[in-house]
Amino acid sequence: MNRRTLLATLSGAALQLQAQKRDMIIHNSRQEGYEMPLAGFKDYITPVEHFFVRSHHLTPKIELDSWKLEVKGHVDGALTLSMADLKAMKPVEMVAVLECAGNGRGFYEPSMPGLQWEHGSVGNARWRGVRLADVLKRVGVKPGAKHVLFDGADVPVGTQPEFQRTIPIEKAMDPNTLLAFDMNGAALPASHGFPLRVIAPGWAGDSWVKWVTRIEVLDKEFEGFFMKTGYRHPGKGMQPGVPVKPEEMKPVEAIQVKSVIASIGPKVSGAAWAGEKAVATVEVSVDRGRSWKAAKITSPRTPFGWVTWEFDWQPPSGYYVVMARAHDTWGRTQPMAQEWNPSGYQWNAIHQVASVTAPVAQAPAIEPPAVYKATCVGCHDEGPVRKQRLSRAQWEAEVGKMQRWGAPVKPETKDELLNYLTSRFGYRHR
Ligand code: HEC
Ligand SMILES: Nc1nc2c(c(=O)[nH]1)N[C@H]1C(S)=C(S)[C@@H](COP(=O)(O)O)O[C@H]1N2
Ligand SMILES: [Mo]
Repeated sequence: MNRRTLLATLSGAALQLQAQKRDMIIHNSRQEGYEMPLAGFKDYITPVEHFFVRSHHLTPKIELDSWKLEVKGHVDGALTLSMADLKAMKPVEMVAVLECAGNGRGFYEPSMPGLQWEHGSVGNARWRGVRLADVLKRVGVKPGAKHVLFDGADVPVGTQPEFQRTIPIEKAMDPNTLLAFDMNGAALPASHGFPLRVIAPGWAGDSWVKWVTRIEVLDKEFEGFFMKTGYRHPGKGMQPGVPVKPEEMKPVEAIQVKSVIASIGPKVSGAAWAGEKAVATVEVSVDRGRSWKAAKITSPRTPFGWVTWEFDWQPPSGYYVVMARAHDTWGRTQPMAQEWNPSGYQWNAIHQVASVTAPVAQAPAIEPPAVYKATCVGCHDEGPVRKQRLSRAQWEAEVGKMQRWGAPVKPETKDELLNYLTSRFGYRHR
């Protein structure tokens, strides 16, 4: 792609982001979906240039002069705070892992719609800000408060519902839950929530709301799309194709115990984390899981950060498989095979790296019909469509969702559109 077409395709914010990021796997460049490459698991602190980005809407452009934070709802006295007000409060610094609930979705079989993340929608950063509890104490939370709502300055494209999220009052009052203004020693970059975001240590990224402008204390559950429909999990493995009752689904909260291999040579190395618990040990197996040996932890240990690890081993010539697994201080470890859930959340099966990878069969290129470009490119680029592997029924549901969000789907060309999507991005057994 030459520079002119690049300029024409990307929004200003995305351009600015591309300048800041390096070697990322690009899932979507409008609603930014950027994945860290595997080499990033060698770093104890993930630099901004490698830190993944997951935004449901476009990145807002915010001027600090006009920015303010409203804190209201089920409180004694609502307040409006400026950045100077927040910076006058007691600062707190913390290293913590931020992992998207959908990290690893691309490995689920059968596949489901959603960004097809592999390992890299996770990173470990040093956050600095104030305790959310200290801000809430200033407004005085009334008895009966149940949840705390965060609203960001980002606005949806089309009629997609707004990204607004709540956390239970207990998590909000936890001294480790922060409102952060710095990441790795500098102000939050635009894509990571400038000027203020939630840090919910041990919990999946959907609770880490970016660009916060409004905090509202609620005395009941919030009914918004991203709480009642998105980011819900049955809390156990499911049989694919068996419908789940909505009342069986709960919001995604704590992240799993997990380890990822960054590279094999000259040593086996990687990172491991455990959500609300700490990593106890990391082990490596080079005999397909028959025996396991402890890896050496090579980074500081903090309550919510990841650790990096190394294991001395010379690969033999020919075929080999290396596996790594973490154990946490609760005694939990990772499964050899992943149980399935409808949205593809919380993948934590043992990571395996083999020396010989079979070539993946490529679907033959099919010329896209005009109706495809006219209907499906605009709100976003082709990125989120290209990596899906969906059956016709799944595509029909997905196209229906896009239509409700404003895609101009016409009855007379819908079949042509579905034929293309299914033949080009259809379900394929891996
Ligand atoms: C009116 C705007 C709009 C149009 C037109 C549109 N989409 Fe989307 N699409 C969105 C939004 C908004 C998202 C969600 C972005 C996010 O949350 O990351 C999305 C996300 C997706 C995703 C990722 C999975 C998911 O559900 O979040 C797929 C796949 C997708 N769109 C396919 C399509 C196809 C196929 C078409 C053409 C029929 C289409 N889109 C047209 C707005 C649109
Ligand atoms: N306002 C707002 N906050 C948001 C999001 C969003 O789309 N809008 N995405 C959430 C999700 S799903 C994740 S995984 C994290 C990603 O944070 P990062 O982009 O800084 O890596 O931000 C969360 N906060
Ligand atoms: Mo996420």
